[in-house]
Amino acid sequence: MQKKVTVVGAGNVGATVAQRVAEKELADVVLIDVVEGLPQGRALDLQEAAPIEKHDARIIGANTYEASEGSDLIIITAGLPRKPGMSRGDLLTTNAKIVKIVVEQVAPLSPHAILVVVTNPLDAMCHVALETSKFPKNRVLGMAGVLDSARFRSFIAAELNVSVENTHAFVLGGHGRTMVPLPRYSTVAGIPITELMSADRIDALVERTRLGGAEIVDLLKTGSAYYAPASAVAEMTESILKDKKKILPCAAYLEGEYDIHGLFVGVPVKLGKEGVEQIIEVILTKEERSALQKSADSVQSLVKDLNEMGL
Ligand code: TXD
Repeated sequence: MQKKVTVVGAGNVGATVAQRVAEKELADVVLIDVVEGLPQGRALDLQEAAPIEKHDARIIGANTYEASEGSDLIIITAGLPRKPGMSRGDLLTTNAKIVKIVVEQVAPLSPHAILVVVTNPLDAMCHVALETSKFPKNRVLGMAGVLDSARFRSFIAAELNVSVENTHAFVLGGHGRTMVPLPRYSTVAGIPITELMSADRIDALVERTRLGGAEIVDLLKTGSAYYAPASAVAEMTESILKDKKKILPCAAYLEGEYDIHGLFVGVPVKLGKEGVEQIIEVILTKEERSALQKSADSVQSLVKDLNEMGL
């Protein structure tokens, strides 16, 4: 492969991203983790599947960063999931430290790379990555909206008994309960879902989308979602590496767009070889605007906590 992708964190999301990227022949993959043997084992296992899956991507695993040198794209999934008894603040501190250490090591070796953050709390971790890497804002972004809108799309398709391929969904805001799915801009074959479903059913699907992550955690009990998150990362990877310029909802650094200043918030962006090539602004109603502002406020409060901790 001509392109190189480094995935930091060889856990559930990281390993599945490596699989998707390799199987789509988007790039060679370097998988990095602190746990000895884990990235090497998962990389070897994935490599041994290559003859059957018919791809020629090379996948290597490592506990250090040398092999990541010259990556085109770096995906950060390293971090801890929230454990029982752990507050949101504990998770914020722990993962911020991890993301900082990771970016300090990985960014200097690939100074032209694009950084895609996956670790939670997503929007706040994007800030850590931007500040630590000192990369321009177009080359640091976060994955959340593609996943949230895929969840919304899958619920819409099931509700109307139509192909998922006919669906399009629009989700703005931070990742988490305050996300703002926009039914007006969510369509089936170009028809807004507001013309296809009752307001009650739309509200139910919107609520299920908001709680989509928790629904999976409640079922799995020992971890969180990773198949759909990995698919979302792979779609972003493809748009960047193939310079497809897809419009996808991503956490991007806003400087005045949507009246939000100096914050990572989920908005539709044009994704190409330069990373975030354009932020698309759509006209929002008063209610949508205030929901987005509420979502941005919750990101802001996490960033404030980080700043107070000196992270
Ligand atoms: O929509 C989204 N953005 C998300 C976010 C969707 C799904 C998962 N989301 C978050 O991604 C989740 O809350 C976690 O913060 C990350 C990774 O989730 P995953 O399910 O993959 O967690 P795992 O399986 O615990 O894997 C994390 C790995 C694990 O192997 C650790 O050993 C490793 O991260 N880790 C590190 N790797 C490298 N360097 C350091 N310092 C490090 N610390 C931990």
